[in-house]
Amino acid sequence: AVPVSTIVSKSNDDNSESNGKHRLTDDVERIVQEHLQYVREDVSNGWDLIHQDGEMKVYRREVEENGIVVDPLKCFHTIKGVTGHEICRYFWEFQYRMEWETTLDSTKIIEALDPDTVIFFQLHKRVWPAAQRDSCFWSHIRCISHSDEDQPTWLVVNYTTPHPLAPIKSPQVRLVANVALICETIISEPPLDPKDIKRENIQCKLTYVAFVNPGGWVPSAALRGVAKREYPRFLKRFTSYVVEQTRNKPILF
Ligand code: H15
Repeated sequence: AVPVSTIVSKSNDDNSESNGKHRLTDDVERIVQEHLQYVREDVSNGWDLIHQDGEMKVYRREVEENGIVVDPLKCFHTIKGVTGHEICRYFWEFQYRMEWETTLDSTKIIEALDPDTVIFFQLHKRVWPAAQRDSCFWSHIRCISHSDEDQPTWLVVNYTTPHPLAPIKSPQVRLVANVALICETIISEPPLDPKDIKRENIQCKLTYVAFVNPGGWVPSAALRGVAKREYPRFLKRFTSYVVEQTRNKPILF
């Protein structure tokens, strides 16, 4: 399989112009900046802790729009032995997705906008008692460096967008999502030579936020039950998967 990171949009289509911009550049920038602001807001007011397991904490705020549950979710976790880049890379790359995702029937890339931004079309597993859902979203990976000394912040944003190759076909309902995974790497007792850093000296501080609108009515209690069960399950399974995959590999900073 060709890694997604090697897919580069061609210059003779409307994705890339000479300035490296594409039709969604401004949207991506706006949503990334919103997440960088939002990640700083704390969860002391109005958020309920719905799950805790060791370092993992999952919070949600109960919100309904026109009777539809759209509860915002905010999760924190700390994972030993991996970097923020590794966590974000495995989350973003298409080739690993079906190995850790348990809530999907299928995933595919329908367009590559630039080397860091692709559009996914996914079919979600049907959740009783709701109709099946699909999703179409741009997915962007980015590294934000603060200074030469500090470790950079890595993030991935998934944001719903329409696409001519992904028309909504009834009875399927489309999920509307705005999701971000934001990671920092902490190095304890850094050796003088960065080449001597070992996995035992690193950990990743992860924040995952999700705004998902089910796109149509689902019984509130059922949806909240599914979310309460599935988000912690995802965090546990996905982060363990990255730890396993990277254990004997060189550290990707
Ligand atoms: O973030 C996760 N997965 C990524 C990669 O597959 C996709 C996700 C996304 C979801 C919906 C639309 C667009 C993008 O970012 C991990 C997701 C964990 C799933 C937790 C279960 C959610 C339960 C609520 C869904 C409503 C179902 C309606 C019946």
